[in-house]
Amino acid sequence: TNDFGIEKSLKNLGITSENYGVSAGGTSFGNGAVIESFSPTDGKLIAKIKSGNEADYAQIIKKSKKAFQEFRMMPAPKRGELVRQFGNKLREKKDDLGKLVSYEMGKSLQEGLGEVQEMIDICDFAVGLSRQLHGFTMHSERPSHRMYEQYHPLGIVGVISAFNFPVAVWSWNTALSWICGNVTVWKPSEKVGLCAIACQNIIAEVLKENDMPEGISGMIVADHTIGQKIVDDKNIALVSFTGSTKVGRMVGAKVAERFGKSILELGGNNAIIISEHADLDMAIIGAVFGAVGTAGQRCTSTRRLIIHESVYDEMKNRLVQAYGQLKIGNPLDENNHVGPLIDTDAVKQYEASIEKCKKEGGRFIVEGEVLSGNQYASGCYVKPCIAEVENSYEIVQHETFAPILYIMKYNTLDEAIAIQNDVPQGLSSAIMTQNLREAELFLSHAGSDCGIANVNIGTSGAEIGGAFGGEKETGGGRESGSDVWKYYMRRQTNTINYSTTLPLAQGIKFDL
Ligand code: UN1
Repeated sequence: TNDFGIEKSLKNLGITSENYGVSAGGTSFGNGAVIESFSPTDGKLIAKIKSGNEADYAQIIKKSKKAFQEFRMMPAPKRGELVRQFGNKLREKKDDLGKLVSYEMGKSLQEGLGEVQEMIDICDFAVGLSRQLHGFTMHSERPSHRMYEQYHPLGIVGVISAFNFPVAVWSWNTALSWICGNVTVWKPSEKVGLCAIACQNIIAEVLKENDMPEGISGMIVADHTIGQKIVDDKNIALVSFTGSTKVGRMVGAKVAERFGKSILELGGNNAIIISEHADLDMAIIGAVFGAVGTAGQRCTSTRRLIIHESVYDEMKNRLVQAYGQLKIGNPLDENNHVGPLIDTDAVKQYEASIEKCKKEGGRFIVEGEVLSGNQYASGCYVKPCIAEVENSYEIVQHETFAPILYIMKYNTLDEAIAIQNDVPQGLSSAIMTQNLREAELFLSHAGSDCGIANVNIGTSGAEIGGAFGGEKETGGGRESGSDVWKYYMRRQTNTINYSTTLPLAQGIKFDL
């Protein structure tokens, strides 16, 4: 049978039938329970992982603390050189890693490769940044004084990532952390532990080739108890958490309680406003890719379309037609648009959400369905569906990680913006319009309340160069580009007196 070359890719990535899930960059180990990773694409067991337990975690922290002492003193551009080499290795392994992402997580091969490309791009970005970690200088109010600020590394950065971006989200956090002089400890989703092991193998090779100590890049594949440890651990200066709003709420509170820093990337409920002035050919591509890409399992997935009443019927017809053409099947087969959901629990949530939507009055114009038959044997394949709804339905206010698209009508743009903002989440948003006034209003202070607001592109597929993240229940964190690196460092203001007296600020006299 055609395995799409997956056996070979696993081998090239150093994945065997039994793997250890814990590593500080040297020899791998793991004394916790065995985790079995099944592919949602064909339901087959890919490989086993000996996960990490609390003692393993303590080992990793010990090594990380030690490594930090050394790593923080390495010049940032030299750390950038490590990241440059890492990016190059990723270029070599792009096909293999992209394939593994597709096979273990279930997203299309194109999207798997795209995810690895995000890793490569953030490495390039971080290399440049490693020579640009600059602060301001400012004028002192006192004579012969100098004031400036500098940024210092934080220490250990904990990265807790979700299944939907098994490799990219880690790399956004680590590439920046490393050039900033931090060491990292990664707890990936145990649903995609093999992707994590493959990434760790690649960075471990780079660190070894450069004679770097263990502890710069730690990984522990484990269940949520280890995530909990990271959250509670005073040794972890910054926790970067990607996941549900429900868990993120606890993470944020717990980390704040110990005065740690956190970056939270939680749920989205992203909408595209399709105006009467939209180019509907573009709108259709943006909407359909946004809704069905990654089978609706991106935090940036398009969940809602807010359509002007004058183009509503036309859009509806075109959506039904486009959904009719979607090919659902093995994501490694490049003819398919849509792969499976991550597991059968996700399928149950998809079904429950459809039920709930119907109960609340939703009218499905494209019906959902759990697919069965030979090529869908994993039980994880579902049909993307579309329902006409009211924005106020409880289910519409909620993020379901599945390809269920809600559509609704509007009359004035103010009304559309109000609908777009009237959800608890605030990650990504978009407007399709060729009208300058509409576009500018949407981007203005009175417009979208999201962390990301786009014009004439969809809600998903953000570039790494921008700050990525959202407001409200999305958590307020930012990752990736722009000046996000500042989250990964501590800021220090320095005042230096090079005069022969000690004048006090604010003109205070204090003579002895
Ligand atoms: C996520 O879904 O957790 O903007 C991240 C996008 C991707 C990242 C999504 N670049 O869709």
